[in-house]
Amino acid sequence: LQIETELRRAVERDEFEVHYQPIVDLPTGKVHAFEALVRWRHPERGLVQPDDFLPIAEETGLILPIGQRMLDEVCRRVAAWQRDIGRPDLSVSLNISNRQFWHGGLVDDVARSLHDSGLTARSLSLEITEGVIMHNVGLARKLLKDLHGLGCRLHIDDFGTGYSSLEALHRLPIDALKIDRSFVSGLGVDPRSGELVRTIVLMGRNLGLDLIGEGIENAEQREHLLRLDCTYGQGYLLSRPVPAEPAAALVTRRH
Ligand code: G
Ligand code: G
Ligand code: MN
Ligand code: NA
Repeated sequence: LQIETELRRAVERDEFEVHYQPIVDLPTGKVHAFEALVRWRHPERGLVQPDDFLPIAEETGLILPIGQRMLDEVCRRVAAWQRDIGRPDLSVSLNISNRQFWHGGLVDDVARSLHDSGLTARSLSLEITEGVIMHNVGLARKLLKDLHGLGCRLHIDDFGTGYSSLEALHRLPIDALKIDRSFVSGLGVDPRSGELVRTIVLMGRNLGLDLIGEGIENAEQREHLLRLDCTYGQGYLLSRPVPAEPAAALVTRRH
């Protein structure tokens, strides 16, 4: 209850900030996009990671105002980067929790943030897990179609850890699969991980999807993903999640 009270106060005082982790074009090493990740700047405890407060935010519904704040800031920030850095193609991914996806206002919230910030919809990707979608595939399909109708891109997060059927995936307006880091971490160690990643890439390609390997922590994993024709990657090897200013510097840096 203590943390719930503190979290409520944090929403009122706006103690949240956004960190950005680059999603890199693996063949060139250039920053393709960012994943936005929420952090809580606690007045005494310092920077609190999402795993320590998002479950309570989700349970209490406080994820809704937190998510709204993330959405607004991320859209404004990336619209500014597109202008200032001269990279109109730069895009950003935002994680959408179960409660955010199903609360009934997501499409309107996204439309409003895009409108207010001037960010083009195709520059905003929404990351949703299989589990959230499979809750009710029929209804999810309608929601995803509405979001896609706005022009947003839709990414399946942690792909491979859930239970979505190929048939269901095929009928959803999905743009990319994020290959879960549990598979990437096995590359070069466990032959089965390689086979799994190969299969996911082939399947994604056949469905016309982009592929993003998550959790790349060493050069061997990056080389493996490149060999398996996974175009995009993300992970500590490339960069940890960082605040907005250093994130912008990663885009302008020469490679
Ligand atoms: O940043 P980190 O790797 O610690 O994130 C931990 C978890 O929190 C991940 O599952 C991530 O998807 C989730 N997460 C991070 N930021 C956000 C956010 O802004 N909204 C939602 N819904 N989840 C987030
Ligand atoms: O569930 P989701 O995929 O959104 O979670 C993203 C989380 O993964 C973030 O909390 C981020 O900090 C973390 N992350 C990003 N890169 C790496 C990595 O290379 N290794 C590990 N272990 N975690 C990572
Ligand atoms: Mn994610
Ligand atoms: Na993920």
